[in-house]
Amino acid sequence: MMKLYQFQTCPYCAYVLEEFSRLGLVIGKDFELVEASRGTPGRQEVVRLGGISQVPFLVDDEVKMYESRDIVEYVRKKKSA
Ligand SMILES: N[C@@H](CCC(=O)N[C@@H](CS)C(=O)NCC(=O)O)C(=O)O
Repeated sequence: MMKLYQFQTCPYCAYVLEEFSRLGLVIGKDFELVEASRGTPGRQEVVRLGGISQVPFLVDDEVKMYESRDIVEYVRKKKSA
């Protein structure tokens, strides 16, 4: 399942979540939310997997992606494929 690393007060994360919802994606069914505010194990995982301490961060098997707009575009394309 896709994992979206995020934290609640991050506006870029909120944008991604809003777009995911618009696309009909359901938490726990289509993707998993991982808490990744600073100092959390989730944030450590972001750095380990992607090399940068930034969210939102998406992991979909081999695909690892930062940048809210890129994430939304990737998932939109994946959904319509
Ligand atoms: N251009 C990026 C900006 C992402 C961004 O600025 N994220 C902030 C949180 S809202 C961040 O990770 N800052 C570093 C930090 O929280 O340590 C995007 O659109 O995803």
